Amino acid sequence: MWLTGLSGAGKSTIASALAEALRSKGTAVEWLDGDELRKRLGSGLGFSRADRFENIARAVYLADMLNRHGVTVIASLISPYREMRQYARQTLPGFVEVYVDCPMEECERRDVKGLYAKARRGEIASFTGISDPYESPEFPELILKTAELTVSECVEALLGLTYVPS
Ligand code: GGZ
Ligand code: DAT
Repeated sequence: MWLTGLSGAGKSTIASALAEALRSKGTAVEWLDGDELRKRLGSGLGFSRADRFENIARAVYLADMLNRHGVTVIASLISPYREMRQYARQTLPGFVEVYVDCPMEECERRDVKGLYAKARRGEIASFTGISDPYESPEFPELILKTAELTVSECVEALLGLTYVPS
């Protein structure tokens, strides 16, 4: 399950709640979060197009390995370019693209980590949505409009897509 969207759109919140819901049903699940992956395995990576591609390639590699051992993977990364999501789709059997869709204005209003304010002040370069592109998905399997839905409603919609062994 590949969650893509702007910073602050709700990817981590939804991924965490979904992982918990799946675990409680007995599913083996791992959550790969962009921010966390960058801290652990993102040595040397910034936010250029090439570095973002490398970041996604590392996440796909890990997801593939986990998948092959029967683990359901929830990945939450901005993954702003269509080409990188296409790469993930082609590489990962059963890939499901979920567009965590939230207007920029609402993400900026939430400003969970104060990054939008910093980007507006010019303290962060190449910030997605402000000074770097976000290419919204054209044919995602699911769109979650997080300014209109609750977290629970988003999780319910995702569970409807997910195969849960009984
Ligand atoms: C976008 C940035 C940037 C820039 C730091 N642009 O909301 P967050 O804080 O917790 O998640 C964002 C995270 C982006 O990492 P990803 O691995 O998801 O990005 S990508 O898929 O594009 O490789 C944000 C924070 O890092 N952050 N600087 N310039 N987000
Ligand atoms: P991201 O991981 O996309 O950067 P986040 O999960 O860290 O975003 O922050 C999203 C914020 O939005 C968080 O404070 C919870 C809030 N929020 C409100 N409605 C939501 C919804 N339906 N789904 C997810 N988050 C929502």
